[in-house]
Amino acid sequence: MTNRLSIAFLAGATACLALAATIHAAASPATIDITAQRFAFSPSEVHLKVGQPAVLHLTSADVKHGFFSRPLGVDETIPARQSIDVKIAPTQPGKYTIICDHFCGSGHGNMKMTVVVE
Ligand SMILES: [Cu+2]
Repeated sequence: MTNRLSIAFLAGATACLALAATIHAAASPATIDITAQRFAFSPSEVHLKVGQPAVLHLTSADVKHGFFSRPLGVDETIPARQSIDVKIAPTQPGKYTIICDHFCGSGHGNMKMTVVVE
């Protein structure tokens, strides 16, 4: 009898832990790693959901880069060989272009990536 009770208790406790883990995952925004390197962002396209906050973890592998999109309200500088976190919570679906707006060399004009909000 005692054994059966403790097994039932353990099963209940495990279920509670699983639920707590799910709630925690839903509360913390997803982090997306993006690397900037002359003259591209990698990945070149990311997908976000409307109204769902995300953290963009931006890393420069070489020199200082920009990370700019007026319609997304993003205007950041990624220092040389450093990382920054940018919180973003897009409100409108669409396809947004992010450009590097710090001159970083001869291919700078084509350094861009796409954020798809759906
Ligand atoms: Cu650039």
